[in-house]
Amino acid sequence: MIDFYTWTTPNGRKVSILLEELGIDYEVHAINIGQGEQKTAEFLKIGPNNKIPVIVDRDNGLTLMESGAILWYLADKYNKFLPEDPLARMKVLEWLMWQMGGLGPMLGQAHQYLHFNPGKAPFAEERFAGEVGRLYGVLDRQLEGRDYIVDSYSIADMACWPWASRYEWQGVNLADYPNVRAWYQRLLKREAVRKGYHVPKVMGDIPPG
Ligand SMILES: N[C@@H](CCC(=O)N[C@@H](CS)C(=O)NCC(=O)O)C(=O)O
Repeated sequence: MIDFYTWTTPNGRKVSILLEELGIDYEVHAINIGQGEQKTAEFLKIGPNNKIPVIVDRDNGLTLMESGAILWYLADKYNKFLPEDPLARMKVLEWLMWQMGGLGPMLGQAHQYLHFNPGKAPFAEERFAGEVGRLYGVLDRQLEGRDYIVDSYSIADMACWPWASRYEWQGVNLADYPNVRAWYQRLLKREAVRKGYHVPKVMGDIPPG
């Protein structure tokens, strides 16, 4: 049984989508980051970076922060969505690292400057809008001729998809990235993706792409 501490954000949704795909028992603990619940002394004991998501594995007492590490751990534990073959495995981890080090941080900054605070910092808006376009272009090229980021459906897809689901906040028209759009809508057909999106609660409809 996994205790899952989360909120309705892309980093949280990566993990809820994987938990739903795995079909395992998990207990959700909503941490309302808008109300600062990630900053309490109690949360700090399991989440030393004061950010969601965090899991606690009741089977062995492991506490884990950082969504990429959580995806990797759960995929390994249940032997799904991360290939055993060393080369295929590295390709999935390569794209997981790309999401963790590039797509997530850049799109997160784009949300701050383009969506929440437009007009306050023109250079930052230009910089992050440029990065958004560049990164969607990278993903679009990777998806050329593929249904999933690395051949078969994996934690790399689950890591990237919730960030793409905020395309409106990023000023992105998915029609400009046809491979990304097709992939986005392909994943949206999966029940686990739709269920995972609405954890820990429903916050509006899922953007259709
Ligand atoms: N690199 C971390 C980033 C986690 C993160 O940024 N979480 C956000 C929500 S998506 C958060 O908890 N923000 C609250 C805050 O910054 O105080 C991960 O991938 O888990």
